[in-house]
Amino acid sequence: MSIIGETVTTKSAHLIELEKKWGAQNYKPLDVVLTRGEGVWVEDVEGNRYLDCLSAYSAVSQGHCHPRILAAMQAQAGRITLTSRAFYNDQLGPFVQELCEFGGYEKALPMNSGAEAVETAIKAARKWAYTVKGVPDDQAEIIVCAGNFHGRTTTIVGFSSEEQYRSGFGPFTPGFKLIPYGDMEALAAAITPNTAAFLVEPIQGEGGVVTPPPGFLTEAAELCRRQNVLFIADEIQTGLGRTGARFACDHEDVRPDIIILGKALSGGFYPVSAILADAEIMDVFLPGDHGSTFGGNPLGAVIAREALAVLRDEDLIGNAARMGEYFIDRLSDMASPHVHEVRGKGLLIGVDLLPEAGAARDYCERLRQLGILAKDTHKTVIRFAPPLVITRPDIDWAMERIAYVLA
Ligand code: IF1
Repeated sequence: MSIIGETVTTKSAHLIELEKKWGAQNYKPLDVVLTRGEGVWVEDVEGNRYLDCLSAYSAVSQGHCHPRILAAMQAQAGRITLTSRAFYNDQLGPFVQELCEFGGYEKALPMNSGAEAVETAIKAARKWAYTVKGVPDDQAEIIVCAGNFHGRTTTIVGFSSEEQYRSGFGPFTPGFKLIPYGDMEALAAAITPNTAAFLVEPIQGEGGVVTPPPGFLTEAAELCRRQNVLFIADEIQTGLGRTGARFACDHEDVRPDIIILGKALSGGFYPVSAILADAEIMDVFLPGDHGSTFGGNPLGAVIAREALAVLRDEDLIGNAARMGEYFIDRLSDMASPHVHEVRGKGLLIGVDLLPEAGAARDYCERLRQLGILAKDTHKTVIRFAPPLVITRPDIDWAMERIAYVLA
């Protein structure tokens, strides 16, 4: 087992210095400078190879630089990349049709980043509350969960429970209520006649790969239906096969009123996000109500169409279920004195360390030296979320090194 020494040699150091000198310091990356990626493998400027267990936070589910998506992108990039929505283009219609058929919804609204799609869902829920449910103007309430992560806009961080995401960015948008994640009584108590929606991640990624109590999603969706409250699932990270199902909600046969997608919708090639809903909700948007310069552009549409086709043709949902079970079983069998709990579903996995085990970031640093890139979250959790194309031999290769670090 080779140990990758300090990668911070002249080439890496120079590139890190450039970023530190000229770039805003809004991240603290591990000291690895990546230059190539293929499948589950990435390479740094020193030529060291790593197994990517972050997948850019589940955006590269189809594997780095998937050849089919690359070819589709290259072909379209030479035809037309952006028309604005002032005109039609020949890729958006087929894209929204295929996305709706994949998701089982009547309508799709395409955006770019995940946060923009979350903002779109918030606007849809509010306008639906005023024009369909009859909530008095500007009184709409949306219930969210503590430990949520839905993006970084000021409206979204305004309802975050994470102090660092909020500090220094107020004042915030009113109309949001926080309840404990997975707490049915708190949800029932928080609903008022002015409640427009309940916005929830089926599994909280950033919250530390936290799964709700079994049946919570079903009960919550049922309660929302009874109370005429929209059930909105943020599947930007958990969707598109990540948890071993089409959507994480599929594990409980829950069909959200609005589902929010992003990240792997483009296989990591381009920002493409969207919300899916039936006409009764989506038709609240009238021409001119909402949009964005790049939303629904033909290049993103082609990329997303191919990313969905790869997901289907390579049965990445099935592979994520099988490889996720294997990954979680191998981790669970590892009798490590530092591990409190192994959590997750499919290939969205969190190893929660005991408080006395030290910071998860230190384990990620040691894993990096052994050729595995993983990200810590919430200080004690090591997140493993490799591309869904991962194979059993890849996992065996990783397990040897993970066992060494966790021993
Ligand atoms: C960062 C976290 C993950 C998301 C869910 C919406 C968005 C995200 C469930 C917004 C984005 C990214 C953002 C990135 C780190 C990463 C992240 F740690 F921040 F929380 F994945 F867990 N809903 N998550 O996970 O999508 O606007 O970024 O396209 O901001 O540091 P976006």
